[in-house]
Amino acid sequence: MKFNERVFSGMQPTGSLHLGNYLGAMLQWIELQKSHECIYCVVDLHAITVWQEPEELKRSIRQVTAAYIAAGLDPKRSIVFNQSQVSAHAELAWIFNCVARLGWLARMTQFKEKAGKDRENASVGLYAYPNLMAADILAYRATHVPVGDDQKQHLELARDIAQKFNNDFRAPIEKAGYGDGGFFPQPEPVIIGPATRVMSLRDGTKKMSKSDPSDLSRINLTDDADTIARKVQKAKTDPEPLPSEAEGLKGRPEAENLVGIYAALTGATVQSVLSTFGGSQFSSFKKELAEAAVARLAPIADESARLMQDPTEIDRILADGAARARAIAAPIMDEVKDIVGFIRS
Ligand code: AQP
Repeated sequence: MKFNERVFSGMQPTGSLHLGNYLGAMLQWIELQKSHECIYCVVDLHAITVWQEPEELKRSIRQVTAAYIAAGLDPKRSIVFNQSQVSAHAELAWIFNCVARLGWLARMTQFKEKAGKDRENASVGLYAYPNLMAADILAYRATHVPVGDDQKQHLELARDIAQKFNNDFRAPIEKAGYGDGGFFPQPEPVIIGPATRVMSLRDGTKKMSKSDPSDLSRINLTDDADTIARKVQKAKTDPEPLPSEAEGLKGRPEAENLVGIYAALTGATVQSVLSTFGGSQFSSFKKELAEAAVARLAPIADESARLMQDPTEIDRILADGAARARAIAAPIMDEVKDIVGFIRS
């Protein structure tokens, strides 16, 4: 069977979104909604794999939704909702918990990074996170998943789960009329865009992340112009001037990151940025970088703040998106239950 192209992706409401989320994933999301049926989720079930203050979580769900819309997602065209409103995610995740193998999850580098040394104390949910992510995508039989580079390994696992489900249940799947392609598609990662891995402003070897304790490590999509300029000013650099060739960025992670961000924000290539700024000190480059970041991000922060003044409207958008998402997932889940051998009324 040929699968219709459908896009699914999500972000965690674990704080404000940042420049990495924006350049690494969201710009692709905005582009794809012009040509595809897109489902964009605020993945609150994923968020609680680490502790979230309940009131803060509610605020973050609305804040992330506001940022999606302020950045350019159109909730009429795309489906925008929070994950916990559609039970198919959790239901299918449980089935996938029984399809995926422990050994597969044990290889996931994100779990190792997030659990750190205190593995015994990490939640079971954090370990099983990639199974829920596979369920998010496959509950809609989505074919394309625009994400940043850090999600590549999880996407590979989602593909393995889809394939194992198709193999394990081959007979009932064929009986249900699904031939060669199997029941679930192999979802394709879409890891393209101006910057698929944006690094921390404080350490060019670590990815920019919501959970980094230092707010100076990231530019949030809620930061105002002064805050953005201050963070760029304080960004870690090395003492050398900028090189004129891309080759000269090797072994200089902070310089490479800042040049990459500037190129992504202005639509230029890294080489053309270096042709302009090669030989300059960071101080003059940072001024230009701050201007480019403010020009691009300050309007998003303003619009987010405006949307956040009407939480009822945000909740209405989420409810509408959830109803549309349920309508797609429900018949798929009915078929999954038949295939697995459950009785349903
Ligand atoms: N630094 C980054 N560069 C490029 N893309 C990134 N993404 C995240 N950080 C970067 C992409 O943004 C999407 C949503 O990510 P997420 O919120 O689901 O979780 P995450 O990847 O774990 O992001 P954070 O900021 O690091 O969150 P915390 O700290 O809460 O874990 C994904 O497509 C991701 O690839």
